[in-house]
Amino acid sequence: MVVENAPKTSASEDQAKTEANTKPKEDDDEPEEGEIVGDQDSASSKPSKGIAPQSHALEHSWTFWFDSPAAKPAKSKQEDWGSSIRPIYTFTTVEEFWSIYNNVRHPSKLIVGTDFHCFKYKIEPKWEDPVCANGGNWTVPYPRGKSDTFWLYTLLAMIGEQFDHGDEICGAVVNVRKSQEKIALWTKNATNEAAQVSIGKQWKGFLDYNETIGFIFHEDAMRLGRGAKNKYIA
Ligand code: MGP
Repeated sequence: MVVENAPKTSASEDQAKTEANTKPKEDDDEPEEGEIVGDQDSASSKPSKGIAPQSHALEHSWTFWFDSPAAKPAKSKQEDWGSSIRPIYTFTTVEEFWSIYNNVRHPSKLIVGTDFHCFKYKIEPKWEDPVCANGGNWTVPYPRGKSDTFWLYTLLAMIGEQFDHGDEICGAVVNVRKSQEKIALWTKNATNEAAQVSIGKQWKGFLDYNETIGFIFHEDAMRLGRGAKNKYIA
């Protein structure tokens, strides 16, 4: 299914039925990082009479996850890593995707240190997740404040099943850092070179990205940290 750029929508009633993990809105008006903002009432209101509710199921359900620098453990050891990542919302339809996407902050508006993930339902955005454990990731760096459009294109390509080897994909994450925003596309079977290279090349095409990108095995990242080398390039 091709998911196209859509105008802002209000959520369908189905939204309430998904496994939402939305943080309850607190009393103060200032939204927390990662909190869904916007008119919550209109999101749950019934569609007006005479207009048939439209709902287009995605091939997979997907979950947005969020890790705020404020919540990360102070001196993060590898064992502690990920203890503050929390699921924000699971979506199953195109309409739910847009209602969430249109109400969350995009990478340029997130504070430095934030990690924002979109992964297939039930896959945790961690090397340790059994589905990710033998996988790896491609990474595309952008200067700070410049990745919003490419984050959206990545999400649309994933949830719209635009990759020939879409079954290989676990999800994507944008890491907001001081000097850059990195988008990484995580896959399942790192040793399947043909599938990984196909994904890397297609992704570059969707992003219209012309520089060389590298693929790192999670196993190498876990063992060697920043010393992990690219196993494939695209
Ligand atoms: P990072 O945040 O993905 O990289 O990983 P970055 O942005 O270069 O580094 P930062 O210090 O600016 O945040 C940073 C470190 O987090 C890694 O070297 C690991 O120690 C740890 N880490 C990252 N990931 C994705 C994982 C993971 O999935 N599992 C575990 N255990 N540690 C991880």
